[in-house]
Amino acid sequence: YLNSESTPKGPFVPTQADYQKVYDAVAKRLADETDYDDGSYGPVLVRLAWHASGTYDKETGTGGSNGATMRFAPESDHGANAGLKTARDFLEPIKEQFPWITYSDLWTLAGACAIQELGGPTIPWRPGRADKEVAACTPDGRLPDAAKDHRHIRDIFSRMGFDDREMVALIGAHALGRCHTDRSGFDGPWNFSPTVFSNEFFRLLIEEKWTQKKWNGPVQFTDKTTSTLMMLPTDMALIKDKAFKKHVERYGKDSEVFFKEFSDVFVKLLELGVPFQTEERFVFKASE
Ligand code: HIF
Repeated sequence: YLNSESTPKGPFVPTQADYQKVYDAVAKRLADETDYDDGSYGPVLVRLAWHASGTYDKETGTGGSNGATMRFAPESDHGANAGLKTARDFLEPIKEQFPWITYSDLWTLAGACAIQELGGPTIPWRPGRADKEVAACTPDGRLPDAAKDHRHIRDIFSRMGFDDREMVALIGAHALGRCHTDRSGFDGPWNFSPTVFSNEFFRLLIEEKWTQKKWNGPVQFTDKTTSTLMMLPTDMALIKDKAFKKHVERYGKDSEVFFKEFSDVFVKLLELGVPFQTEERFVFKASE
């Protein structure tokens, strides 16, 4: 006969409510841990989600957020990933609290959470990524090199399957965070509110006058008005290239259009190469 004890229990299948709990835990940790950089780990979480996803190669179907292979050397030691241990360590207590979530789902969910919590657009998200072993690590050189030009941006991002408009929209995320001399060698934030998601990156790119910074570090640009902000060579490429500049102007003028188009393309970035079982995306409720 059957009683409750002999009824087989299936594996734990998390629901949207379970993922919202993970979101809430990341949001709470972001609100609690303010003794870092400009007061938030949010920007470095966005960078982790992007570097996990941006290794995708559409020709071979390799790389992308499915796998979380940045847990392992050699990928964790790739120059482009310098400093991201900070973000991975920040999420470790969340992984301990919710052991059922994969690292690859957690890293992308945390990126979506950070964008929302820093005042950005909603980033609809869906689960389904599985962690892979060290053998799935991608080769070095798949992420962009900030010292390069518009051709490099097109090479790297078209390998992931993005068009010009999508490339420009994505790079608006440089409203967040800063460069660190001990990570990339570059130095400084892109705008005065690096913990607020906005279209400031585009507005400043157009409205400020940018000159090459005089220092011993790598070539970067600084604003004429305050000499405290920065642009990378790849950021400057967005106003040198006419096809890119058209979108910089659109986004600099209209924050609503930027938010909408950014959300669509960031969702696409986080999903590159993932064999999802579900069509449905979750819209997480942001904290107050
Ligand atoms: Fe970044 N990016 N990124 N980036 N990035 C840095 C920091 C951040 C590029 C280079 C750099 C994207 C595209 C490109 C963020 C998010 C995104 C740094 C500084 C460099 C050098 C790292 C450091 O020193 O700490 C290049 C060359 C890109 C292609 C053009 C994405 C679109 C903008 C895909 C994206 O989302 C974020 C956030 C940071 C800030 C991290 C921090 O620690 O504050």
